[in-house]
Amino acid sequence: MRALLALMVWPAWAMDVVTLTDGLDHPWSIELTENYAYVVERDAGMVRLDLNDGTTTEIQNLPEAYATGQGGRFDLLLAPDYADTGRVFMALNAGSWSGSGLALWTGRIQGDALIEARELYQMRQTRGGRHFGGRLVTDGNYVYLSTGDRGESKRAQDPDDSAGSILRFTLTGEAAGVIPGHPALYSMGHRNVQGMWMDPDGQLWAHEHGPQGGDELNRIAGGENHGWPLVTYGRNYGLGTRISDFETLEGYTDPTHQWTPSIAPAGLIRYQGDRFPDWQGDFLIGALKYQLVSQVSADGTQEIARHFTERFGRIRDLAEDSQGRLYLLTDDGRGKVIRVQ
Ligand SMILES: [Ca+2]
Repeated sequence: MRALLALMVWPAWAMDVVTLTDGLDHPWSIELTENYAYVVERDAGMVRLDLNDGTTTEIQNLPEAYATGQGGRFDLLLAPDYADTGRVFMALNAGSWSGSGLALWTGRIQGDALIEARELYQMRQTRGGRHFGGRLVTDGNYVYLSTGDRGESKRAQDPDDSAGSILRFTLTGEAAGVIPGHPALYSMGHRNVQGMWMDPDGQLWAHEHGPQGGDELNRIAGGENHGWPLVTYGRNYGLGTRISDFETLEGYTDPTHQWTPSIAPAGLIRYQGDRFPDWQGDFLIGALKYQLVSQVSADGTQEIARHFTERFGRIRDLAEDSQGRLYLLTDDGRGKVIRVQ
């Protein structure tokens, strides 16, 4: 009897899973406020989800986005003064069939609409529907935007080209890079960063998709070259031939952890709460492949566990609320917001 009771309070059994909504069109990112979540839909718009009753309200007057392949609407970031001003930043693919690229916009949410919207940055527009980047974080002083290499890997090694990098802007939108070249260039040599996290002490972390193998978690110091495509654990699709002779090389910063085979990481948080003590301080990373959440040690070097494998679907983003509850977004035409509590 005693043993049975012990089994019943095992954390995995005690977890309660609630589906808050299942009517989202390929939700790409989630941003929490105290009573609501903003959820961006890749090919559609953005909704405000009431966390108490699951109802959604469409936000009006968003800037135009061009949906193609992996591209459309990406991350939303609440500015540090959001509670007073409603200020937000958003990443989206701008352009048309003849060419498109990542853009950064800012504006203020007032009621159910975005007002005073203006563009802060636009990547050179090219054809193709791959590798847009599109994640946003802030340290309170700057906004960091991840870009992708747009399927042209050499662009990640060109400091004059903002593709394949992490860009930095002031809160008023001025470029604030640290690498000579593109004025906003903060970190370079990235393939397609799909998750960023800022620690309270200002340490930035980012993960990126490798090609066939070689997904990476990176500690971002700023000013460094993270190697793509000169240094990688990944291989060419299909043939499996080497992309580079180098898995590590002097002058290029190694990832703290790499996944081979790939998990296609999406979304990145460091779990803060005490609701799930086994996760405390560790990274939680969504995955499109294998449909799981990867738990990586606090120092970023080791995958400790995999959770929820094939239970909910492809995980596109995750978030934690002030009570330590975990929110998962599933990448689907009837995408869900799931709360684990
Ligand atoms: Ca790398």
